Amino acid sequence: HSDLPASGRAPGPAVPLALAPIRSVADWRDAILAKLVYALGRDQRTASDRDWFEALALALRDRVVAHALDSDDLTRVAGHKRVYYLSLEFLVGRLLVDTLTNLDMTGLTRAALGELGADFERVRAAEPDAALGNGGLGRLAACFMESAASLAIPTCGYGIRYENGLFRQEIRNGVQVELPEDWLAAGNPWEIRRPERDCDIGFGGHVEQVGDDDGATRCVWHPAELVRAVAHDTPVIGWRARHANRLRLWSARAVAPLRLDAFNAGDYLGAVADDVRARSVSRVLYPSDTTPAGQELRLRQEYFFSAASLHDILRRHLAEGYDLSRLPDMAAIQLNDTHPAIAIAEMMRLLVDRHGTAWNEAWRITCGCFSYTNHTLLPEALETWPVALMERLLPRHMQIIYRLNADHLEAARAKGAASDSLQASLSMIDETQGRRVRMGTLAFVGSHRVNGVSALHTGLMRETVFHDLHVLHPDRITNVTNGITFRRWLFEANPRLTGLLVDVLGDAVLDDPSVLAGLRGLAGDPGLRARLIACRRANKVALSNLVGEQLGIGLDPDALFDVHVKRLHEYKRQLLNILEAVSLWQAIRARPAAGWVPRVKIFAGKAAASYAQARLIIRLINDVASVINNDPVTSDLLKVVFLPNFNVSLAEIIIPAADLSEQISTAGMEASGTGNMKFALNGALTIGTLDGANIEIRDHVGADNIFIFGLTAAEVAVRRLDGWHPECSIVASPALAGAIEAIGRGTFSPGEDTRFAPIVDELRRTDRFLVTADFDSYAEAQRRVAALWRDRDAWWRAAVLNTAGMGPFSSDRAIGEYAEKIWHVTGLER
Ligand code: T68
Repeated sequence: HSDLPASGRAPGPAVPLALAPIRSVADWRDAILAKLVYALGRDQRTASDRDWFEALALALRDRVVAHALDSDDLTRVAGHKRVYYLSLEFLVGRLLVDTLTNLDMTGLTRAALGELGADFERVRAAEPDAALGNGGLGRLAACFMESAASLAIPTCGYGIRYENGLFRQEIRNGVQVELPEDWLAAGNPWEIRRPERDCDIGFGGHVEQVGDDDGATRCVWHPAELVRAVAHDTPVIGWRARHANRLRLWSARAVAPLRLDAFNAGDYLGAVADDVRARSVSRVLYPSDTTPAGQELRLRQEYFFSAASLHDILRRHLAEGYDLSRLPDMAAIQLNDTHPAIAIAEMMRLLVDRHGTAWNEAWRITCGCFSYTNHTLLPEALETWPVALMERLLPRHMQIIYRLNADHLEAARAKGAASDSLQASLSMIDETQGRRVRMGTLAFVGSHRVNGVSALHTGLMRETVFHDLHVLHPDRITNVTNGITFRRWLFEANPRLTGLLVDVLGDAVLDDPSVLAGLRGLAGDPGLRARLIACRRANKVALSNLVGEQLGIGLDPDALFDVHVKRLHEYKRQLLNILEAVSLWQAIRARPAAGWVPRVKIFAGKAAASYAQARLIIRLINDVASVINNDPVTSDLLKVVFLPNFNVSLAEIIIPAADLSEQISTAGMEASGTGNMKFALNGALTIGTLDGANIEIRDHVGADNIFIFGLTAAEVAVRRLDGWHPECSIVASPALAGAIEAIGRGTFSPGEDTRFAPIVDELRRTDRFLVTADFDSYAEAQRRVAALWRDRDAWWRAAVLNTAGMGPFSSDRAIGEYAEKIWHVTGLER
């Protein structure tokens, strides 16, 4: 390409061929049909729902790609700063309706598919969920990608293109069974392969010292092994197609995938062994926070995608003609938790070893670019890596970390943090349990801003795990409360409510979440209430139909739908909820005619495969369900449902059908929660502890419109310090004692009364999550729920006030705060 100009680009527009304009249903129908026939080679007369989905996605992708090229070009020409969001997880779900919504093509598409003899709902259901995440952290990344595009903030998400995302959950005889999920089996029409962006990532080997500049040793790392990072782009279109960004996911393969000599000699397995080994890096998504993941492979994943992404960022910066010293002006790199924290050492390596930047200048550039989001304070979830493993896998990075740590500890000493205990607590190396690298400390020290995800969580970061680092750098920690994209979680998931909101508040509500506050004046309006009730009922009927089809359980859509859906974890206390269900069942049996509010308790969520206690809680919920649902005395008043395989698409059906949202974590343990926001936005009332973003939700919807119960984070801390004895709470609460007794006696496990012994023992002996301490307070809050439910006017007034108060929880607000306080970037003006 020697004839190209210095910029590396031929002259002319980014999108030289405008796509044929879609002026009518017929135009769009023909565009979809052309994809079916010419891109997929399918016969219209025999095309399946999946075929139509693919044809439609390809036709849409053309439009989105045109926006992405155009947005990219504008960004470059304007010399605008870019954001890079590094995340090991992007829990995207389906993209079809998101794309249609943001392009405003849903109505057109329904009609076009209709003319082609295809059914929109079935085509939509043919798309597999991209489940490249475990839970909240991954879904937050997906919401943020959508909001960044909607705000026209030039952003590239970087992650791993896992061959197998989060496992598919089946429930067999009450037990969770994990099956591999294969979202890519039939291909992925949204993505575009970008071979020119591939790069090779090293592991292992040795380090050669080649020079000594400015007191910094320059080295050359000779890796023992290379893995090729293969780039795939998914364009992400923003609301009203204002702007489009990319999600660039890396998959791994061998640099030389086939050893032909071995193959010809008949060693077919040996011939591809390198490739199999390399591909394992992007093979599976690791399970959540607290399970000891297959250590080495996990670290390889983290370095693999961090290094490939940094390579790409520096390549772009240099190709656009900028000096490396200007990197902090042009690139904001956000670390979504510590999983990509090794990128800080990699940046130093690239700058110092590869580009000859002086050490201190390299550090200024690095800290100027990076910032880090913390998502948990649970000690078992704070990442550390054995020094020995790091030295073997990433020898040069380990040297760099030692040098950074020495500088950091020296600076701390100069500021007075000189005692042995302070130095030990501040160090990047934890010497207390074998020598391990603390990734949180590396991320903190290498970032100009470190944020928590709710006000409470950020406060606790300052007071607890990051206390000493915070004293050293008092301006570094900041809060950005999480948010959710209203496009997916209101407009797409709940079109009925959205239509009503547009009728009542006008179109402005679609563009400005603060318009929702206008509902406050209508909270007592009987007309609005009647329409809201009709929306909710229709959503509940839809969910009831799904439950009927999947589980054969008939639900009464007029019962109170009490919903607890999220990852299964002891701190999230699904156990507290099911204990209360058992106790309620016992109370109804004792007095069946006492005027009970009919209730359906709905659960869904996955447990990490290796998390025995969480799996057992799933079994308990299912076993309790089969006893309660078959009890003729209570069956009109209480049902318990566990919906298998919770994922983004299922959440989109469940949440708009909820009356009550369970957000009942042990206070101080749920960093923020985002499900809490999705429910309240859709008008469910929350029963919850003063934890994470629940506190801010209470502040915005009003304390009268939320059911708060239980110990506060400060009270939990005191209980733990004092030594906590659950027997006292159990003895003091006959209802609780009765429920535990029934479980321990085998009421829900006939013939096997020890089945739930680990749960009963935990409750009676240690109760680490203070379930027994909060039980009575929770049960009392549930009675307040029932009382309000009986007062229909008061309930619906509170529901309206919930939706009305949720404007601030839009991820557009959150991304706006990141842009202003952390990234120092604005939206691109057209
Ligand atoms: C969640 N964290 C928080 N972690 O629990 C939740 N961790 O309160 C918060 O709202 C959300 O992040 C977004 O900030 C997670 O989801 C993980 O999934 C995870 C996965 C691997 C390793 C560690």
